[in-house]
Amino acid sequence: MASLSELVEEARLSARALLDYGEGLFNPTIRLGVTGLSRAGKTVFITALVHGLTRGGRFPVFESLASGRIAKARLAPQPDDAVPRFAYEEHLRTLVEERRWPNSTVDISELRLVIDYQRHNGAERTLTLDIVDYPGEWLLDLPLLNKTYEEWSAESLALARAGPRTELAAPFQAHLATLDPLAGENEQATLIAARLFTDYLRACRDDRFAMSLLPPGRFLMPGNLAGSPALTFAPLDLPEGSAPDRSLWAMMVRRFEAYKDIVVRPFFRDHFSRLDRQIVLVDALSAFNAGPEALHDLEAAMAGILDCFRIGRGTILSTLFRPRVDRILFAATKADHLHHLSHDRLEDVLRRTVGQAVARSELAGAAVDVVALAAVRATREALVQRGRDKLPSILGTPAKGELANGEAFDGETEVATFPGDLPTDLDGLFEGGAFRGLSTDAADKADFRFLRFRPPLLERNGAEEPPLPHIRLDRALQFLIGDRLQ
Ligand SMILES: Nc1nc2c(ncn2[C@@H]2O[C@H](COP(=O)(O)OP(=O)(O)OP(=O)(O)O)[C@@H](O)[C@H]2O)c(=O)[nH]1
Ligand SMILES: [Mg+2]
Repeated sequence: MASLSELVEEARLSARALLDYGEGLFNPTIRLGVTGLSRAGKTVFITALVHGLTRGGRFPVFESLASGRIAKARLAPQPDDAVPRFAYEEHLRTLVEERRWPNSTVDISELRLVIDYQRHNGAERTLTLDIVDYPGEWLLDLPLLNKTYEEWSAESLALARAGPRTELAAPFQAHLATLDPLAGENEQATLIAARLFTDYLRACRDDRFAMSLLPPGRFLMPGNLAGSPALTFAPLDLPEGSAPDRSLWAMMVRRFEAYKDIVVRPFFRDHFSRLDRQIVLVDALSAFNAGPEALHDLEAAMAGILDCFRIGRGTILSTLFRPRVDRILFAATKADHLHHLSHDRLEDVLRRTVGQAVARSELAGAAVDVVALAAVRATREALVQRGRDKLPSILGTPAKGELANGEAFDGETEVATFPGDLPTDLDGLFEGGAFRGLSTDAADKADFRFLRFRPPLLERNGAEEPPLPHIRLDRALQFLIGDRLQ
């Protein structure tokens, strides 16, 4: 049975959908969700996409642009008054002028792009593309909407007691052992528990472990809610039964529910549930760097998130009352860390990682595809002589401070690296011991080592702004919006 609050929520979603639908009749619009966990590459992707469309990038596979049917793509004032505009110009300048990647995103933002194009039959048309960017941490919270405090508590503690997480959670566990859920409310003990739990989540996110499943997301990125009760709770070891009045347990339940009401539901309602199309960016290579556990964790996190999508091709009636995502592209980002011979293999790994979600989306009638891409290609390829062999290698400028073979790079020198081949046998990939990563071995023993490269140095040709190099970004665009530009 749906609870009253769920019904109210449904009604609000429908009212919103009706508004969006009415606007869409006069002004064809796609709301594109660029989804992905923290550091997956969302902000870089949006910047590259907007740059490519407005400036006319080299996009041979994006048919409407390549064939000259797109007359112009321009930025327009974004439609939601309460949402900041995506800082496109700033991100672009950082990438191109400073050769730095943009900072991690701390708040939601939005950008509207208007595309003037000619249909195949010659008619002049306009398509509006609204793109939403947000911190990846927020995404991790969506699965909490379907969970009670007790369920979340049990899951979080089971996770904290498995694999490499055990050690990272030790200080939190020690404090947890001193807490009695049935005892009275205790603000001080709760503050300490929340702080230690946050420390543990932060440690899991470190490059060496690269864990993905780390809710509640706002613990890692509290913004203006830092220190508020809604962000001050932690899992408890709970007995059977229900929480006695005024107990520590009851206090945690209340705060967990407040977190959902204040933080998670508004994000879902105002942004996530309104999307028409999704590109889900996945940084599989960082997980490879860290080891099989990280890959496994990524798989679980993606499955949980994809459960929250509203997927399927709607009839006119059902789209009226329930917006649905009818196209989803899963994209493995940062493919420029691999030689192109491995790109198809990276797609295979991704297909395996999100396999269940793909099957379910297809069943619901959505079009689904998988691609390995680099929104901004930071490397070039070369064959490098090693003894008698010529190895397919990657040339790029590692970021300052990146380490390889005990050497720290200065951020200026270009080097050739051999990143390692992705395995062909995917069956054993997700099992412990399948390959070695940074979470269990020293850097020189790990099977894969993907360095962080600086954005590419672009050759300017007169006053004209140079296009950003990319890998398969045009294929992504063709799938995401190509059908609406016919
Ligand atoms: N080589 C390469 N690195 C990339 C690319 N895209 C992203 N990166 C790297 O990944 C990091 C994260 O990219 P962002 O676009 O900031 O990721 P995000 O998903 O917006 O992350 P949050 O804002 O923290 O949620 C960057 O700082 C780069 O180091 C790419 O196309 N090529
Ligand atoms: Mg970002």
